[in-house]
Amino acid sequence: MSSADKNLSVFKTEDLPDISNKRFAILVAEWNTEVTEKLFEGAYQTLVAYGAKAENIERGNVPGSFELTLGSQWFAQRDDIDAVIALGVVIQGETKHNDYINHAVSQGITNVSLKTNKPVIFGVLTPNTMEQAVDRAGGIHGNKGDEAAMTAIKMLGLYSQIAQGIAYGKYF
Ligand code: DLZ
Repeated sequence: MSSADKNLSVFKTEDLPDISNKRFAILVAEWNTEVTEKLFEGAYQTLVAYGAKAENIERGNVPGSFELTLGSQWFAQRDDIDAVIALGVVIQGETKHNDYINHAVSQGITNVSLKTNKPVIFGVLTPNTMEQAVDRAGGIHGNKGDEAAMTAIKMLGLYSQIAQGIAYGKYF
């Protein structure tokens, strides 16, 4: 399925882990804030809908998507944070700036995730137009924030299965 056809708010929800005692951090970029606030709402509501406690969800704002990497690291380094969700919108087009930002953030977040051994989720929309962004922030293509939150939940579940040695259980 191409990303244009995918609804970001539709996902498989079998075998999700208990996240009632997991702690999450959501970072929100302030560029294109009308869209990033919708991403935040989606991520927050999805975490709560699947069992996270409101008091276990923290939020941090960063000026732009470029700063998501360092903000993520500050959260992920904390022992009491289990997963970080980084949300931003970088509209492609007018300048080459977006290439630098997108590359730096995707690489940076990957590095933070590997360094801290925690899920640090790339919830950054990189559309060509603002309309495409709106379509993916609670519009006709669902909400990237929902998808980012579900990805964090699933990665915590996978980690738990692997740590317990039961990741193979249901496939063989
Ligand atoms: C500078 C910039 C530009 C041109 N575009 C975006 C954007 O579309 N989305 C976004 O989140 N941030 C943008 N920024 C700001 C950078 O991410 C960063 O905050 C500044 O370059 C300061 O380091």
